[in-house]
Amino acid sequence: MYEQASHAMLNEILIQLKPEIGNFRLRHFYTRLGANFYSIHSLFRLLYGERADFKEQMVSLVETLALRYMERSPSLRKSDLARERDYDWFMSQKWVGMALYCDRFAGNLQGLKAKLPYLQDLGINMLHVMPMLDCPPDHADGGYAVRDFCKIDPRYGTVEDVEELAATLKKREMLLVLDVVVNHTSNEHEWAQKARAGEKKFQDYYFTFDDREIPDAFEQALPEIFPSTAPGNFTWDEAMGKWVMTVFNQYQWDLNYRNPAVLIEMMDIILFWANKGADILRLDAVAFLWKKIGGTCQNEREAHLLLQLMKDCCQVTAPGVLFIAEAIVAPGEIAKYFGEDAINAKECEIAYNATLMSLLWDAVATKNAKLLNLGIRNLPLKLERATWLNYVRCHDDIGLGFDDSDARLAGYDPVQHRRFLLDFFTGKFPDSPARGLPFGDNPRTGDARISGSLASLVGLEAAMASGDEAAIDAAINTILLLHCTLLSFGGIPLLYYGDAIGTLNNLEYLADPYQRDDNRWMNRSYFDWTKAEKRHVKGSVEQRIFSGLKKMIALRKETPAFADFDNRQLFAVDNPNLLLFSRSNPHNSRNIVLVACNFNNAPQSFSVSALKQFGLFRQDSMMDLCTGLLLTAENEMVVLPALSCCWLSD
Ligand code: OTU
Repeated sequence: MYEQASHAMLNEILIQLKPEIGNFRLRHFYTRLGANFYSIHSLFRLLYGERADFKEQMVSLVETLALRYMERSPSLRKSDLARERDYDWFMSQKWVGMALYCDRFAGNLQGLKAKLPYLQDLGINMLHVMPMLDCPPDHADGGYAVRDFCKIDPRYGTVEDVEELAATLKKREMLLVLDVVVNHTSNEHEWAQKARAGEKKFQDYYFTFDDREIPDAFEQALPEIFPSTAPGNFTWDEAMGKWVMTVFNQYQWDLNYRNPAVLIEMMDIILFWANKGADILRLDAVAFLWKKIGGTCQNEREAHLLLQLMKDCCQVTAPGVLFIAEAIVAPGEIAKYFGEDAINAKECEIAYNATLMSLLWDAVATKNAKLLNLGIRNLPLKLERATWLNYVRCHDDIGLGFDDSDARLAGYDPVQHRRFLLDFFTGKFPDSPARGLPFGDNPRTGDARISGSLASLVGLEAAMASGDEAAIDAAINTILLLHCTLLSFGGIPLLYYGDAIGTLNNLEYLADPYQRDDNRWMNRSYFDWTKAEKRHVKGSVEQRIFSGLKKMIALRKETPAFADFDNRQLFAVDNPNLLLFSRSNPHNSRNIVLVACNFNNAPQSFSVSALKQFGLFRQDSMMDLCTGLLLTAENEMVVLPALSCCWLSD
């Protein structure tokens, strides 16, 4: 948009830029700056317009964007242009992701390169390498307490190794996803060190207070994220003689985005990694970016403005790079991270679908799809050029983040139901085969989340211990069922590294003094390559899971109806154990796939009569794409096997 005031300011800024910037060929930079500047200016003014140094800060931001553009390699610039042409590229069904730790999966970055064939064998072409930046070894929060945003932990490799990995992935048509921990730094970060040494400039990078007055005011409404290990949201720093805001762990200092210098620094870091070849950046804990006394300091309007600003800035320098919002918040809040009131994604193009994740776990425990259906029906509409990241397990705990009113509609008391789920997944509920542990137990609020590996949570650990073949089958079928749903739901499926071979809980973390109090580590095992070899042994647990997933992944990629273009229709079914939805090919609406999932441990049937008007079961039978077998209706009824999912097509 052309608007006089912002354009006049842009002209002024361009004159003030460092002389060396003017000497470069910046054609595309300037067209993109022109296109985004009205928005950048408006947002920057909303956030920082009151400040006396507003214009200087604007110049500094634009300079940062220009300097990073100058540094951007010819091949990345070429890829930006290609993605500008094919701007929906990430909505395609051909992407399938996996999250892994480079050290736990392959020793280090060089090792990871050598293991790419394993990932490609499974069909993975989007790789989220968990954070591997320099962190204090004793206080790292699994890589999320960063000491140096531009330095790789030497145990894993170097920044050059990351660039090399990115180039190798590109050749293999794979995407690289990297984290940028935007909300906080380690207390050993250079900025924090300087703040501790008394430098006012850097104390203003954080929330620092001489006494408890403001911290106490904040605490009245602030929840605790890690209540058992890091109670409270402020930590006394002896060296600095001040309280500092630490919403997560005590060694993770929250950054103060009321200070524009922080935004500009972080933008510089985002673009640093964009220039190293990351295709997608996962922005950690974005819901927490703006703090306000009296609120929960989550999902504040300014957090959204900041993300819009970051996106607009990224579009100037590296428009081919996408953002993932890691906002594990209430269902109604998550979709806002795509950018509200905008036709195209104006914040993050991709968001973790934490709602679907928690609903799937509900279905596993209850063995029905009541809440799952309600939750999916109420999943907020996403923007057109935006997509979900669908996952069932990740490196974190499972929060039971479904909507309370949906739970009531399903006939549950939300508090009691969450208690049931917690008991179920921690194996306390009678006959529960799940082997998880409670995480973040908060006796004051009664809240708790769940840790554990996928396989152990669905009962594989217990079944293998007792040698119960039927229970082993059920656990494997549950793993396949969950992934079958993820792979066809709409969005990018994100697998977790041990899950394709049925990795169980790992208790080694208990021996590590720095991990022992954080049971999320039981789901962050060293990948067992001997176990992975068993995927070639016919009939083994590993082979059954791996080959099942591999087949579904290949099929997903061949099925255009699985691309994410708001082409999902949920069907009300007469059987509460089932989830039924159709996906239609955006280019050929007659080409429909019916996804039918049975979460119950007994076969279940549904009537096809209501589906016929949608062009389904017209000939009384449809073919399951996964098995090639026909599923035929008898007396208008179709039977789905226990714990199964099928993709039905004409
Ligand atoms: C994220 O987590 C990371 O995934 C965690 O591994 C980190 O510990 C944390 O940030 C701090 O960097 O911020 O918006 O239930 O889901 O902490 C969600 C807790 C987050 C996690 C939550 C999450």
